[in-house]
Amino acid sequence: MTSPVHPSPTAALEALILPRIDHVDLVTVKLPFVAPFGTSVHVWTDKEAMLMRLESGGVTAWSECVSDPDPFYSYETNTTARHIIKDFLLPLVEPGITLGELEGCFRHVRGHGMAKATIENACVILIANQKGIALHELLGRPAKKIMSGLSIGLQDTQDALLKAVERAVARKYHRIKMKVKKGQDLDWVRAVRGRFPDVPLMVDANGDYSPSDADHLRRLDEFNLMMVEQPLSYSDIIEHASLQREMTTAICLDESIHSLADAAAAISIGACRIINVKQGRVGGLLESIRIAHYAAGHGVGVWSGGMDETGIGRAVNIHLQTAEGFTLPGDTSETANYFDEDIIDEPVVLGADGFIEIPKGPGIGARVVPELVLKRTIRAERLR
Ligand code: OSB
Ligand code: MG
Repeated sequence: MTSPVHPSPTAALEALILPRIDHVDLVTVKLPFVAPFGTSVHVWTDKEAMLMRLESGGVTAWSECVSDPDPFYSYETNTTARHIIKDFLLPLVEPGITLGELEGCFRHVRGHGMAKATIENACVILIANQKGIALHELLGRPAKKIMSGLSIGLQDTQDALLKAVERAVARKYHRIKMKVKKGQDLDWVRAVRGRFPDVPLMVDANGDYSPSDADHLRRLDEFNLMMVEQPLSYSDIIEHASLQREMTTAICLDESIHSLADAAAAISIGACRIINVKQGRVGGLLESIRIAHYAAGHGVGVWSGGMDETGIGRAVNIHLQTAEGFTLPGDTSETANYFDEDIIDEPVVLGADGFIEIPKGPGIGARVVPELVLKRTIRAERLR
């Protein structure tokens, strides 16, 4: 028997019925970044995003696959996502089935959450567009202002890092994340803390350290950081639990969490006190909402991560943050931080208080501009 005290946060969404879909297109766009984005695993100079476009009875919907062309953040790439979507997932999308049934069919395909999320997002946005309601409304959540957060990539000099932090503080970002890697960590954090003693600050290592670095990582404890994100291997949970027992700074897991089951396992052994939910990495909006709900019930903070998305994925992340459990500022930053020109009509901007307004209108709110998509298209393929 399900307890009435803890209703499923996704029951209504699981019951939504898929409409007939007339056309399915995959459109890959390439947008130059305003500056290279450096992490411990790779430096990206542009965003190559595979978009999905659905057409149903004259209504269209766009979604964005959050994979990169390379497997440096995740094993999924734009090429694997295309393959999995074309050959295994799309054939399962049939009119009249519910979103819950679609998720059930998708479970037959192991992993590939980014590919699954691309279709799930597109279907959910299509349904919202057809109903003429905003995505957050379809998710059952009222509009609210969304907290902002900036992810600052590895910089060439501490001076450049300090300038980037200074700009973010001036823009009123609610928290600042700085990337770290082996050999570019403690001194760089100390420099930022020295200049900005009170700014809400965190670091992200993208899995660059190993358990033998525990003594070194523990030295982060003196900097009053909100958290350290994914210090150890991208696939590890258990060693993070040992590390969390040894340090006072909260550990946040990103790469290791692919599902509610992963989140529950990590929480049960104390591997993290915070989870970065990237809706693409966990297979979509429904699984994200389940993870956030579960984490909230277990005293674990959740925030919405980002994958340097174009305006499409950025808008999805904004709507998702209306869901229960997204209590911490995420990696939701202004469009101008990444792109001079996006593929949607209105860039994401921060208000004077650092908050972000949900774009108004049906679905994701932001309007995809076909001419801007066309201008950036490097590949297009009609699947249906
Ligand atoms: O680890 O969160 C990460 C970007 C690409 C790949 C991995 C990560 C990131 C970010 C940027 O930190 C988040 C964003 O601003 O969208
Ligand atoms: Mg991360």
